Amino acid sequence: MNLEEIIGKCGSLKELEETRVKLLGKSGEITQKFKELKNYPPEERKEIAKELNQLKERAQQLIEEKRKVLEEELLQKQLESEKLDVTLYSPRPGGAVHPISATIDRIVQFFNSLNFSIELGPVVEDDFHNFEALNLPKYHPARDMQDTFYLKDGNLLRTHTSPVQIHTMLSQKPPIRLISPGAVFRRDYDLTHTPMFHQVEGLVVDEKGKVSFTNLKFILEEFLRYLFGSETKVRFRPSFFPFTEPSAEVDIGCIFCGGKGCRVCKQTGWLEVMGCGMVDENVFKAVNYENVSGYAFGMGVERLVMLLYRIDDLRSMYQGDIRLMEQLKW
Ligand code: 2U9
Repeated sequence: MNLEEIIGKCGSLKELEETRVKLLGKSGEITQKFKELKNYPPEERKEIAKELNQLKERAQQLIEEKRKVLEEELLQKQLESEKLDVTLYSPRPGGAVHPISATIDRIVQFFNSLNFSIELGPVVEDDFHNFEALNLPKYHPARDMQDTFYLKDGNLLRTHTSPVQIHTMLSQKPPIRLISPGAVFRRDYDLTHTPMFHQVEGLVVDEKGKVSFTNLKFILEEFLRYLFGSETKVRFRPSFFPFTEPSAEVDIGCIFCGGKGCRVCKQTGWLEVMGCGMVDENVFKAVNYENVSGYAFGMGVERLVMLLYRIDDLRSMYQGDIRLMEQLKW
């Protein structure tokens, strides 16, 4: 049998490898012939060595060609056996909008109807847009490595959607009236926190005196009654955020016990749902806005989803278990 026949009749990659070893391996037939060179008279060796080298190269080439053919055949067989008929009937009901998307959609719908535009931005941000411009100076605890995902190049994954508002103010003049929904990232993982979650923030800026805390209170009360029902009680509690002054946290009357006190509201009768305030002067300074006033608010979407859908463990939202998702379909 010649080389072509020997290699050509290999029916599998395993067989081909065995043949390769038999020909070119340490004690293979061709290798052996090289070792026998010394038995020939010196004047003949050069010619024989040349022929042997040609034989060796030919064998290597044929083996490589055959390997490609066999690999291609194997791939085709695999593709054939793994073929899925995506048109096949499935007894499962169709898909549904994820509770987080559905909730963002509802929030967007409300503010959109009040003439707020929807602004989006990148998830990778720099220190200025995520912290500095928001009155979170160097060495502020919120910048801690423990809370923020820093990238090797010094950029970071945004920890809130506020940098979107900074981009907008730097590229547009007041009046501004926007909401910024989107994914944000913090190094946190437990029952009520995931490293990626969603926020919707809002910002309204106009000439000084045109925008007041009263406007803010009105719009958030209306919003929370839209989201949780028209009878929902709303209260504003003084608080602190670096980017707003004065600031408040916003509570609704507990939707589980009606305000009597239960495990979820920790016997207080109230549930914290968002934060808000008048935009701090330092934020306006950072974007070169003068003679303006504005209000801002922010909410964590997952927190609202947990209350609206009564979910205890937030992590289940990201595990994609179709049985759970079916239960949560609205
Ligand atoms: C600019 C100026 C001010 C956005 C605000 C909050 C209050 C707030 C939290 C809610 C739950 C974050 O997801 S959470 O943990 N947010 O309480 N956010 S005021 O203030 C801004 C934003 C942008 C330029």
